[in-house]
Amino acid sequence: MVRVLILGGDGFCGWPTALHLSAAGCEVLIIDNLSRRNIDNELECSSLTPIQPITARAKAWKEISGKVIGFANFDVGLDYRGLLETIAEFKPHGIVHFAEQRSAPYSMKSAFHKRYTVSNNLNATNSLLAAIVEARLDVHVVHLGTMGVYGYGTSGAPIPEGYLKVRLQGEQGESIEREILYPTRPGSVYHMSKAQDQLLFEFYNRNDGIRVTDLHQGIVWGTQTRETSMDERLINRFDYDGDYGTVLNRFLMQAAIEYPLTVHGSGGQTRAFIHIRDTVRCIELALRNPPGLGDRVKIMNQMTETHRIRDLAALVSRLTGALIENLPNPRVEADENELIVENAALIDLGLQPTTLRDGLLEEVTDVAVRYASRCDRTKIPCTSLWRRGQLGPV
Ligand code: NAD
Ligand code: USQ
Repeated sequence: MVRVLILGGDGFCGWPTALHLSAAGCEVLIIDNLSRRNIDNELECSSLTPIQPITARAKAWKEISGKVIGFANFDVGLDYRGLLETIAEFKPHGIVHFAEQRSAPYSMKSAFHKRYTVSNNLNATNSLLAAIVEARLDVHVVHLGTMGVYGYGTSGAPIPEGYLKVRLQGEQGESIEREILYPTRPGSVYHMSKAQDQLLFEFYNRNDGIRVTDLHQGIVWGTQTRETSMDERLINRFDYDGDYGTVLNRFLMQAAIEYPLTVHGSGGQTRAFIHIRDTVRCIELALRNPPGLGDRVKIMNQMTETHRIRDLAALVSRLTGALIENLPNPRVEADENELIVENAALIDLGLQPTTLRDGLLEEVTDVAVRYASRCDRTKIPCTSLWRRGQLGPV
């Protein structure tokens, strides 16, 4: 049996991944310091769906499947001894690393939030890599990175999977070809922390031979996977608030409670998307196909579709009759951008994408409408400004 350690396994992507891998026969151990649940307390809001405490989740899974998911509560960045001992004892074949602060608006709220995001995310990644070196184990690290490290502007050429071919001119005028990490252009402190993670992976891979797959994931939408829908106690979280709610899930929930869809600016921003069901499959595919010993960091773009925000709003409006409101953009970002992305690596490994067409209506009715009464409308507006006193153009 393959042993997988899941850092951040109580979160939106982590919990369904833990269930999916357990169902697939892996021995799963979660480490999570429950910081995301504490941030809900700080922001005075909670998941639209009634998520259970982690031990109740694991107990329900054991009842339903007969399988055990272990859990340890500590900070993977700060409790280095705990992490090292867990890795040395559990001897995982793979470690899936989700344990970071993942909201761009939260990371831009104040100096406290900027500093927390950088120190939490970089400490988590560095401690993990240092512990693997110290434990002297050959472990494959699968990290959840973001499409946002590339920035969203393109030169017209598709964004490649992590590496860019460049041609340099040598001293004698000869042409030299190299592949470099695609230049980063993060749009928030959160995205910047992910850009810095890339350097940590590159360094530990080159210096210590650690095998790493970095999945540059787009915006995840949807809520349920096969396993989370088996029992209400296994339900996944659904964030809708102005800091953690991501755009498409927000629109679906807003439509369900007849709140005008909150389009930032003209809605000309184009972004990459993936359904949560595909996220868990991609992680399994990544674990099953590690880079070879001595290979460089393997980077795959984990996204299945790109969409313009105003087109998404129009689509949700057509399906549900929701009104659309163009709001001043609280972020500093291009009002209009094209986005062309290469994503052949995961498709070649066997990913069959769930498209918006397949899952959208089901999501509105099964989740957003069903739990609409749990929504606190005062938590919907995005109040985190990228610049003090800034209000972007409509
Ligand atoms: P989440 O906040 O729901 O889950 C992260 C989990 O990690 C939480 O349970 C949190 O308590 C835990 N955690 C955070 N810091 C920790 C620490 N220092 N020690 C132990 N546990 C810690 O986020 P998510 O949506 O599940 O995202 C998971 C990963 O995927 C993130 O790294 C994020 O950057 C990446 N990602 C998410 C999306 C998305 O749309 N949700 C898209 C692209 C990439
Ligand atoms: N937006 C709106 N209205 C809203 C919310 C957002 O128009 O109500 C716009 C934003 O201005 C932005 C776009 O929608 O242009 C996406 O915003 P988002 O909050 O859905 O996504 P983002 O901040 O990019 O972050 C999310 C996850 C993050 C992940 C990233 C992947 O929270 O963890 O890394 O998606 S990606 O966008 O591909 O970089």
